[in-house]
Amino acid sequence: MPITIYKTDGSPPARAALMIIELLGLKVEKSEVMPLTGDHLKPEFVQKNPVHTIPFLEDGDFKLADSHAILTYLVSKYGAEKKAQLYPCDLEKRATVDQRMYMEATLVFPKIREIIATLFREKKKVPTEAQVEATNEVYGILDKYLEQTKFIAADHLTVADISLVSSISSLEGILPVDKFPKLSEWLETMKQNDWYQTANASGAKTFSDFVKQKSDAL
Ligand SMILES: N[C@@H](CCC(=O)N[C@@H](CS)C(=O)NCC(=O)O)C(=O)O
Repeated sequence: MPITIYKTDGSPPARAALMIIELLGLKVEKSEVMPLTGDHLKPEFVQKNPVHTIPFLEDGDFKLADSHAILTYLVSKYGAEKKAQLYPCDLEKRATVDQRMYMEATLVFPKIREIIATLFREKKKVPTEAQVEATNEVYGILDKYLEQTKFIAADHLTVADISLVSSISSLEGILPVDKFPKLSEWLETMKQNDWYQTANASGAKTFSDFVKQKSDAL
């Protein structure tokens, strides 16, 4: 049964799904859904995915929304020998990975959504002073985690790194991370990977260039 991922390359969470697909070497069909042009609200997409967000996965008859759920599902089902590190079974290790991903979902990605809302709905330049402060606070938290472990949730790569790098690499072009030494080092390490270059690099740049151009034009 084919696997289909609904995505667009500018979307940070969609790129998290694309990175894990690339890292695991999965063969998938890619279907373009552009929220900016309203594709996500078309009845056929909402019928499949009532929450109407991308990424959205179909694996045969099974349907799944949310990048974090997609990452852990794909690694658990198709991770083979990579599974043990990417999403450890040990209870405490797994809980730490989950916590970092919930943080991405509830604290980090919402900063991106807020910047986009300010730009498109309020038509104001971004990032606002408050957004700079809030984003730097997030960078500071991640920097502290990276003082404790080499990667975001462990001393090795996990799905939490894939999730967080999708949003941090998108924010980086809008607000640099260079004041945060551990975070900068981690981001550089992430950029060395083929799966990052293939599935994330150009989409992250497209996203931040687009935000900067729109903001400069106001
Ligand atoms: N927590 C979700 C967020 C997904 C999300 O908000 N994606 C945006 C594109 S970057 C989207 O589909 N927006 C359309 C909508 O919210 O209706 C995830 O990690 O997948």
